[in-house]
Amino acid sequence: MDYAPLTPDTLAARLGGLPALTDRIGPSSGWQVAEVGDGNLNLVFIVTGSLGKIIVKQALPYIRLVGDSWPLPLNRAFFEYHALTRHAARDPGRVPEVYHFDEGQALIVMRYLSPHVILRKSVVKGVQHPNLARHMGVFLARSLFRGSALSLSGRVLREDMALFAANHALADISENLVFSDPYFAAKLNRHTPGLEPFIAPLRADRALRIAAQEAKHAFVSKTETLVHGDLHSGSLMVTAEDTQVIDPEFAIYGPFGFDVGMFMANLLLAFFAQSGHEDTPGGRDGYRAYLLGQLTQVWQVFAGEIRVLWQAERTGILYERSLFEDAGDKPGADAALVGVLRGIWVDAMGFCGVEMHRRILGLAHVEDLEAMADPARRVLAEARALEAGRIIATRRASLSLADLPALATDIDRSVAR
Ligand code: ADP
Ligand code: SR1
Ligand code: MG
Repeated sequence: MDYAPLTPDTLAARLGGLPALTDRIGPSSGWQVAEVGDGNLNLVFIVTGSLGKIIVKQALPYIRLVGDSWPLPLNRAFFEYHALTRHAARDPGRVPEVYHFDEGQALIVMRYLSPHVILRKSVVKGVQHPNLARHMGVFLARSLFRGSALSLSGRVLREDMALFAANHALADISENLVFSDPYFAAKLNRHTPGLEPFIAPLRADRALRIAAQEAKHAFVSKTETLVHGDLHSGSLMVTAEDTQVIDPEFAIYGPFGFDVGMFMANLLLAFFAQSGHEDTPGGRDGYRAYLLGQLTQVWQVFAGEIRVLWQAERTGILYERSLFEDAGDKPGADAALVGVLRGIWVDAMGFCGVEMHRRILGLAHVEDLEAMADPARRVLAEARALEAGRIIATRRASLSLADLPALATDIDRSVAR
């Protein structure tokens, strides 16, 4: 059958013969189907049977958020499937299990995550997830290290780069929406009314426009490893104990720092949005401290796990042991690692700054800020986040991890009060 989008009414008839579903949730005669997609791009169905629930995710031939005026290739489901299977192998247990993939129908059948909720919803409510930074630091290190030339042979790496190079339509979205559109009056941009006095000086800042293009340059040319490509708080599902990484359809070979910076940016956006979610001024100070603690911890865990992998799994084509440890120069390997981590950090800060900007000035915003009921408070929160992003991106070469919490706190207390 040619590709056709599923509907709650057609899903059972079309997928009811698949053992991948019936073995897990029971016969299709008893299925109930609900479409629950709240992302920007795809259809997501929860299918409930007599034995349980399952997720069916299907790509549409256009961007759901915008409509059929913006066509998008169906093959993004192919890249999501391949990224999910690589993530499952590289950091077992951190992504939903895939039960079935149909390339022609651009659909993936996967584990229904429950009682997980989308991290962004949880952050708006002020719920703490003490394992978040630890899980994400390890996931980032393992997925990025094990997908890179530090781990893989040249042949495996280049064949995989060739496969994911075809995901250029999704890369194109990021190249425009993340790195360029926020810095001029692009057609699909939108912003909170009242924010104009803060936007004009931001766009006039030449150093910032150069920093954003340097970040884009890194994104386009540093094909270092397989990145998730869209690692914001809407791509994580959490419980009190667990963290699951979903939705890697933007996967492409890119810089180590991309996923790291994007995740950190989303913690900072959540931080600056807290004034919109507290009953009394300062009522969310404990939650602010938690978010900044997670921000620091994710990098520390990431760097620590990279160190472990550097010692134990450096089997790829870069920094060969024959040049260092095997030649009696362990300190040389240690020094090389310091340089590698430093490069990732500087890149990550560039990506962090632009991600903060595009979620306020571009097409795709975040609920953390959108859900702020008081428009005046929202403008202030967004102005602060814009300023923090500007400093992070333009001063990325001199900023240290220890600087970030103080920077965020100072700006949160000072800008435009
Ligand atoms: P999109 O690609 O359109 O952004 P997502 O993969 O982010 O779609 O999924 C949209 C929504 O569907 C998520 O916000 C979440 O609520 C739900 N969802 C997606 N995958 C799962 C899953 N494996 N288990 C439970 N819910 C899921
Ligand atoms: C047009 S797609 C907008 C955004 O949604 C996705 O989740 C990515 O973040 C993309 O930039
Ligand atoms: Mg999504």
